[in-house]
Amino acid sequence: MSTATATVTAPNGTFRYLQPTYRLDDTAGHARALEEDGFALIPGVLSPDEIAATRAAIDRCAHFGLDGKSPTGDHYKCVFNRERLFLDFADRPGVVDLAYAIWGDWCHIIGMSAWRSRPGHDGWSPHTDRLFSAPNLAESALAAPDVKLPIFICTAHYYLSDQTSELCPTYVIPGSHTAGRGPRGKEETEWRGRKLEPVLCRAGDVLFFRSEIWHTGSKNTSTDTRYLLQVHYAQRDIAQKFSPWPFHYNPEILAVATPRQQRLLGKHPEGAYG
Ligand SMILES: O=C(O)CCC(=O)C(=O)O
Repeated sequence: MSTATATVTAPNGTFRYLQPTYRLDDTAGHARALEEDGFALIPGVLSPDEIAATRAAIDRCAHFGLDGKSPTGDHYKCVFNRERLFLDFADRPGVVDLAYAIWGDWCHIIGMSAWRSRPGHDGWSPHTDRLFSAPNLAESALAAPDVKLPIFICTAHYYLSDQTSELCPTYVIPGSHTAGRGPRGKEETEWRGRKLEPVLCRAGDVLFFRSEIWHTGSKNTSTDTRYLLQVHYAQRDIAQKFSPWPFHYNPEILAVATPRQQRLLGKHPEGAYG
């Protein structure tokens, strides 16, 4: 069940979760939150040791393919193919349960990205990741209580740093997944009277959100580096975005992947189309 808003103590002071939070084992609550708010915030998924190990693994990543590099940030794609530590995020208990609650086993990951954002990094760019609403369907129709758009793509953000207002938190507009469109530019920061709001949380927390939610990264005005891991899940009929093309699965990763992990990587039973 949702804990509504909770007050927690962070190493650098006290802060409140601004959004409802859900226990890791409350899969039904997560699913309901995805319908109503477009996202579910799940505290305390990773232990401090796991956070440290994942940050160290990101520090070991080397750039190749479509990875991004700028003076203030690094972005590594398809990290599941580099280390088993990353692969295991594909079916992290409690989080993968939400993917299965949405799609059954008719799902897979379509990507897994790691980010390192140094002081000065500016990720402000309100957007949706992907919209699937039917063309010409009015916003009022999409927002009607008996209209439930199927969920096609979701992302799990594993925060590996405490997310203060200074350390470029993710911003979201609750409910905006029913807008039927995305923000029209950096300036459109409000929808139906709700403004983009920061998801302030702790290292080890997970934000699981639909691709249609209006969201953005933000500016790192702190002196720390922000670490983030993203796992992108989708209904199995959505193509995997594995790069660089032609994509080669790392044989060392395939050798250690469990049958469930192999399926999440794309090894599905035969079906229509293939
Ligand atoms: O950095 C963030 O919190 C947001 C990232 C994001 O919006 C994206 O990858 O689409």
